[in-house]
Amino acid sequence: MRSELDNLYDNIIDGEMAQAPIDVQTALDTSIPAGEILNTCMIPAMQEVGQLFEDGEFFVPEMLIAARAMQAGLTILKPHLVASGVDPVGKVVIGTVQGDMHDIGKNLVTMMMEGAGFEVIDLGVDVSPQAFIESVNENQPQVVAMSALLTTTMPKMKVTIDAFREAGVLDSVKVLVGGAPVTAEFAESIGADGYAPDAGQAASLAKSFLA
Ligand code: B1M
Repeated sequence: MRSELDNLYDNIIDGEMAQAPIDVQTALDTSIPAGEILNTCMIPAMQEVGQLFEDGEFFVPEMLIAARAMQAGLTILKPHLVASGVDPVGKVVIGTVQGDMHDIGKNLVTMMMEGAGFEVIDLGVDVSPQAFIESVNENQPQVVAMSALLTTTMPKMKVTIDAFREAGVLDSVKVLVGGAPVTAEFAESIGADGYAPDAGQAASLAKSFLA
């Protein structure tokens, strides 16, 4: 990571919600590309937060305020990550699965999908299988995207896919899954149509489903 991004890195970890957006703007003003700011600084800062939590140096409140600083920084980055003025190429229903409150990765996937020209219906976090089904029936998307950050909530992806099958909507959508603990093997084992390791690849994969 370039030294110009040191302050942003530290301020995300320290949960400095007012300062993080200023640091992002400063980095953009010095012509550091948005993708580089995100991938070399902001995402690694959240990984460090996770490490500090694992090491017992951070607790849930510290994780929470770091997440808020991250989200505040992302609002500045968003227009630079997302191309605008593109006609919708298709619809995606997205959500973090039931029992899971993590939404930063999902929000990034939403941004990149919007940047790829999708209309994205974001159901938020803790989304039940029934809520996904209702949204599919209402919005008729081509793609359903599910995020999970906890090993304990990953199985909800299978529960949701099984519920889609029972409700007769599985054949009408492609199901895309992702999130830190999710793997391609897991995705295949639960009958998902695809897995992406990051937000950019999630958007590319969703586009490939339309072809
Ligand atoms: Co939580 N948390 N957390 N947490 N948290 C993790 C996930 C953890 C790994 C930390 C750790 O121990 N190292 C750990 C999970 C361990 C496990 O399951 N094995 C953990 C835990 C244990 C918990 C609690 C249980 C803690 C507790 O209460 N004791 C609790 C659970 C609450 C719940 O959900 N029911 C909890 C709570 C929280 C906060 C609410 C405080 C906060 C979330 C706030 C928020 O999201 N608004 C939080 C945070 C911030 C984290 C860490 C530190 C950071 C997550 C993050 O935003 N990363 C996280 C540690 C870590 O990830 N290393 C941790 C940045 C983000 C950009 O990455 O979401 O992975 P990520 O997204 C990536 C890819 O995964 C991918 O794209 C993104 C990159 O482009 N991706 C997709 C994501 N979704 C995708 C979907 C796709 C495709 C790609 O297709 C659909």
